[in-house]
Amino acid sequence: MSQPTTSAPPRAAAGGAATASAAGAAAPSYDLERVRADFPLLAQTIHGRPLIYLDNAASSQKPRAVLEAIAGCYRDYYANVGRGVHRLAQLATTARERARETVRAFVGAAAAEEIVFVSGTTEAINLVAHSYGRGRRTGLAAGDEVLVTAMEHHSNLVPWQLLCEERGASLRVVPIDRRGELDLAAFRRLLSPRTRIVAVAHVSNVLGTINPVAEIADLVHRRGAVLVVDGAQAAPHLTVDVAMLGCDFYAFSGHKVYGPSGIGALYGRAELLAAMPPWQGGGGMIEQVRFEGTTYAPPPQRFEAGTPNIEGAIGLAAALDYLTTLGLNAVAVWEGRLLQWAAERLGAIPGVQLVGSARERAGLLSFLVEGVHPHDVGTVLDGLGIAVRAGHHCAQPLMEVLEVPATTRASFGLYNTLDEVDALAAAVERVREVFA
Ligand code: C6P
Repeated sequence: MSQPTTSAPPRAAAGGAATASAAGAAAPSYDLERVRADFPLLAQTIHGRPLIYLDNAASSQKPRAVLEAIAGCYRDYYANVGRGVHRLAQLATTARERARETVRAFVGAAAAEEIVFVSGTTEAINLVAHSYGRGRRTGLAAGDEVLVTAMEHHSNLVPWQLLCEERGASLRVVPIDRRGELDLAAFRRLLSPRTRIVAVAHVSNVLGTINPVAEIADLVHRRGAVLVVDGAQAAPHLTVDVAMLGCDFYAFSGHKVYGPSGIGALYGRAELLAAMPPWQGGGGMIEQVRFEGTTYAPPPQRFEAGTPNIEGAIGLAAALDYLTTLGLNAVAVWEGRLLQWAAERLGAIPGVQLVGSARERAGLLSFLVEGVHPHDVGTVLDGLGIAVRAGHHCAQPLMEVLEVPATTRASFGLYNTLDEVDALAAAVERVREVFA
């Protein structure tokens, strides 16, 4: 299949599309200057030019609130958690459990026990594949099927391949259409009585497509399977409500939601987590250990062996508080406007092809410049102070479907400006001149 092309500007994510012209200042309720002032790193220059950071889908920058929360933990109340009776240990444990409650509220889970701290989306999905996928009560058998989509990141693909290989199960792939949307008719056909697990990105990290998770959940549950949602690219842009989405598992990473790296969260439905065995053994995940055998702590501790990323959880909570205070709807409206403006500006440049034209999109824009390899595009943009990502974006099978080796990707965050989008468009025009 050749790459999906953009014929119309994308619609904004949750929160509604920007209806007015994309040019102009942010809505009065959204104080962009103040937001930018919260992120110290943005003030720097790169190669003598003001930094324009458009690689937010890889990792976003951190507001002062997050930096201070991490520093405060180390400075004022750091100790190991869940073990000590002393004052500092209690303070650190309480702060981490408060962070768990913040994550619970952020994703709309019913109970904090449904939130497992992990190192990120990759670990969250591996946890489900190992524990649910190989569990005595829940695990896959020969002949079972796992359904993924053609737009998955390697993190939501390789763990399922490993599981299928080990268990004699089959991996099925839902195709996408020319817009870069899931082919739901094919999805329905591929769901079978043998389907046990369906794993889907909420938002594609290459196409920006927002997948209809609630609709998918309904189909999956009618077949008696479970739905694992990779929320890595959704959590920074959309209001996530696992109850409304109806998913069984939801994974996201801290470093993409303006929080620290090395921390993330897995939401798992309580009765599923309760039925799942540990996937790693060690301190903190046990009830009673004897040489003859061990009994395990209930979730979420059952899945959190060893000393955790304490300051990471606290930093993550600070990031989620920051996002919530700004308001995810306001953020989505602003980012929708950036995306729409970027699609209009880049789409108008001769020789530039936008990749993906899903009707519901969030956060990012992939594109190709005729006759120029994406790595060269990225290098020229870097020389102009603009950070984008160029490559296969850890989605090699999708690149094969699109019949391209790579794309250049501009991904937006809550602090980007329309002027930065204009600078990106001017820089891409410059790329065309350099390689003419
Ligand atoms: N995508 C990107 O530039 P980790 O590395 O575990 O925090 O997230 C993995 C991951 C999983 N799913 C999706 C949809 C993702 O986009 C990512 C990370 C980055 O697109 C780095 S490859």
